[in-house]
Amino acid sequence: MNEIRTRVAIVGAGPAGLLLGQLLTLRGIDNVVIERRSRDYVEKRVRAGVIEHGVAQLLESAEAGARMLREGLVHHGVEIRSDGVSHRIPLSELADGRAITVYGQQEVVKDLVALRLDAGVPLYFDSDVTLIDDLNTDAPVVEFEGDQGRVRVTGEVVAGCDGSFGVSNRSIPRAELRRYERTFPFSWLGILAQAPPATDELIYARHENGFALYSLRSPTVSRLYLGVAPDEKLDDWSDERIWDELTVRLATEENPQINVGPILERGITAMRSIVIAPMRYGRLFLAGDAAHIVPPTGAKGMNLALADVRELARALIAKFEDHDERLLDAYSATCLERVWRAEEFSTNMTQMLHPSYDDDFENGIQRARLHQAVTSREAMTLLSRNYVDLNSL
Ligand code: RFL
Ligand code: PHB
Repeated sequence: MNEIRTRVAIVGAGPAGLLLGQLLTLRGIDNVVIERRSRDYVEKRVRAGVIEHGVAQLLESAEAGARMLREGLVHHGVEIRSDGVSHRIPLSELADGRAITVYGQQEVVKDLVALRLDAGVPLYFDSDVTLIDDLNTDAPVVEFEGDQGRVRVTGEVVAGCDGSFGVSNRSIPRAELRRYERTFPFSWLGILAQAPPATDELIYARHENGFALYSLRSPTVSRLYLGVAPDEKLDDWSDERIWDELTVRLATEENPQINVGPILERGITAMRSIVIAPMRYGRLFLAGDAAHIVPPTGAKGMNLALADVRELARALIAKFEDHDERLLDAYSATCLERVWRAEEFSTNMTQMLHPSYDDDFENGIQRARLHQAVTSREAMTLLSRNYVDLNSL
């Protein structure tokens, strides 16, 4: 078996693993990133699109923000539509001038991969981590199967950044963690379409047929979502049915149409919440989706993942530069406070915007909550601060 030694073995080249690698590399701390999928696959995987104010600053300070600053779309407001009536929430006005940047997750990934490969720092694609062990020693190990056969990486710390279906969280003995979980009775059907967005700002819509979201990626590419039943099959949704339903749910009297175009990508995602606590076991530290999942309605998943590794990098720098492990010892508790805040916000947004198909009492409460969210300055201010910068609060 091939052997590699490093300080930090990072499992997963999603936004969390790649940014952690970059933050450590900038401080000269030796690390390797190991990714199961190919470079092409991770660079094309279409997911999140909204970057919080403080997280955009984090990417800049990690020297990974140049293209985001050039190509990202800065939004100062968001629209909420309820049964055909439109309300604008002036995010920046209510959140001290801060704004969100709309920039695809796969672009963040592409930027971080390019930085790493240009600098010649180790990044193994097509390399499936199958074992994480010796976590209660000073020399934890990670084993993977790749082009070069079986490889054993011995580090001082392992960062589990391999998402919710990865191997890291499963390497922790069940008795040592608690898993909090909630499944929502909806899924999201998402599409990426070659169609100029018929909106300047994101639109979250609650319609009696269900939820809809109008987002975008560029002046020529739209990203849209429909709330659907959890057992819905993609095959039952023709292009025509998708566009018809989006049009119905998003229409207002002044804007009865959206722009349609060829669908470039489509998928269905179940909506669920998961929190794993603590986010540490011995020398293994979990970050991002490996430790928690939020329903996408609050646009928090990638932001949480990047904010976790900001914390983890800070703690590892204190360990390796100053031999001070206090931040590492506090890592899980520090992150979990923020994670639960994001769970609360995402749950609230989800419940407010997805009508129940069978409980009209719930629907009455949702309408009241939504009315308050778009008419009360206090409620709009809270929503704006959480939407724009929850991870810095
Ligand atoms: P990722 O991105 O899942 O990366 C984990 C990586 O680990 C690899 N891996 C392994 N590698 C080696 N060996 C193994 N055994 C491995 N097992 C797994 C995987 O291949 C993968 O490359 O996790 P990370 O870095 O924690 O990032 C989290 C984000 O990806 C996620 O939270 C967001 O995409 C969630 N999300 C959104 N977040 C936002 O902040 N704003 C949004 O607007 C937003 N919209 C969304 C979303 C997620 C969605 N889906 C599809 C789940 C919209 C959707 C539809
Ligand atoms: C996206 O653009 O993909 C997006 C935007 C807002 C969300 C979720 C996804 O809440």
